[in-house]
Amino acid sequence: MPILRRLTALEILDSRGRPTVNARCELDGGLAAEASVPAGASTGKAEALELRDRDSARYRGWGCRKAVAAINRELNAALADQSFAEQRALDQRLIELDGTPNKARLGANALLAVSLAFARAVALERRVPLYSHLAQILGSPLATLPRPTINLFSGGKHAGGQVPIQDVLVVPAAARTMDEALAVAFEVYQCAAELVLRQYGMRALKADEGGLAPPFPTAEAMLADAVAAIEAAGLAPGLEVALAVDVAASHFFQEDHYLWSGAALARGELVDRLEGWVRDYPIVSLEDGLAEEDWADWPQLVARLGNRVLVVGDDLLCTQPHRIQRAIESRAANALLLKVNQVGTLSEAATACRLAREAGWQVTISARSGETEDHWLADLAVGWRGDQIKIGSLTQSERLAKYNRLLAIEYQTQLPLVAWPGNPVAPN
Ligand code: 2PG
Ligand code: MG
Repeated sequence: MPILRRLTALEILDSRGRPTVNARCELDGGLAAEASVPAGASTGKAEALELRDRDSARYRGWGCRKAVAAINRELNAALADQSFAEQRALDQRLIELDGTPNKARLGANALLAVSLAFARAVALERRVPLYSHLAQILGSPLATLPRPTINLFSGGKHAGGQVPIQDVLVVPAAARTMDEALAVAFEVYQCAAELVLRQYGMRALKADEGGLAPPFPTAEAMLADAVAAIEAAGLAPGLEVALAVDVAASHFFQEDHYLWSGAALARGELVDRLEGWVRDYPIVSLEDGLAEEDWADWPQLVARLGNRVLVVGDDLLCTQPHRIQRAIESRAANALLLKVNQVGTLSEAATACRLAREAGWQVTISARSGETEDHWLADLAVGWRGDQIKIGSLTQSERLAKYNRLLAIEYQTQLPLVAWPGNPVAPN
């Protein structure tokens, strides 16, 4: 049974240059592992709380010294020399020690860093790769690699807000291996960068996740440009490469309407617009098509579009099991965007994943817009048999670390890429 000997933590910087938390977990016997946590920009209201120092004189309040101190002092004092038979036992203890419903006292950033570092240390002790250990934690065997959905264009909170929607991603739908999927996405991205130079007269300005962010006049122009880039790459839109859209509608929702490029859009009108997009563009996945508190309208989205696209809940669900349960019961989504830091421990995220699977939903394992060079997300997506993985563009080391880890896992395991459109699994 693993015995935790010591926890230490450090404040490090993420891909936006903002502080985040890195924890180190040492086990009895001397094996030790580290993990770093990411941070979102378009965060959901129901997310577990990321503890920030709020000292405006330092990193404009984004400092994580309090979360780091929580690990170095309180968590280390409470957990050192304790044995934990399994991940769930440690995570349960973390939740109890925090004692709040949303991890506001010690911080989800502190708790998750410890939860992940412990999982990595135990994987080392058991001499298994992290993805295998994570598969054991979830309780289902390894079977496939997730299909990457790769950021092409950004707006909303990930760019200058030039269009209301947040991200347009490419889905290499026909690719049979990870290696092939990334090569296809690279070609489309290069063609998109050339299109941006030609059409908008500007070099590639990159948003938080590496997406191109020219001044699209409308969201429809953004989608049409994505299709043009796929065609310029010599690929068939919808057959070889499809589109996934993160509408991130919570971030332009105001009381009872959506603020769409300066105009008010009634709830039903947004659904009509999304339906038009699914008709006119090769969209296979629509994330946060409606706002996180717009529970009444989500079932309409599923009823009208759910047989043609993934209706993915991100802010809607915040990887919180009780929200997922509500969405299953009310048929408000058919896919989960799983972000471990939205809930704060590995075990709770595993519960979220299991719930979604049992309901027959698809699961997209997602990075955050603020990331580090840590690549545990790739192991998680393989270990938990994600149908998709969303990391960002094929740019910037914090994204590439994870793509490179996926390539290494593909090489080591020779697992097939999950069949499109996802589970049930059939090797290609
Ligand atoms: C999202 C994520 C990742 P953020 O909305 O899906 O793209 O963004 O990390 O800013 O919440
Ligand atoms: Mg999202």
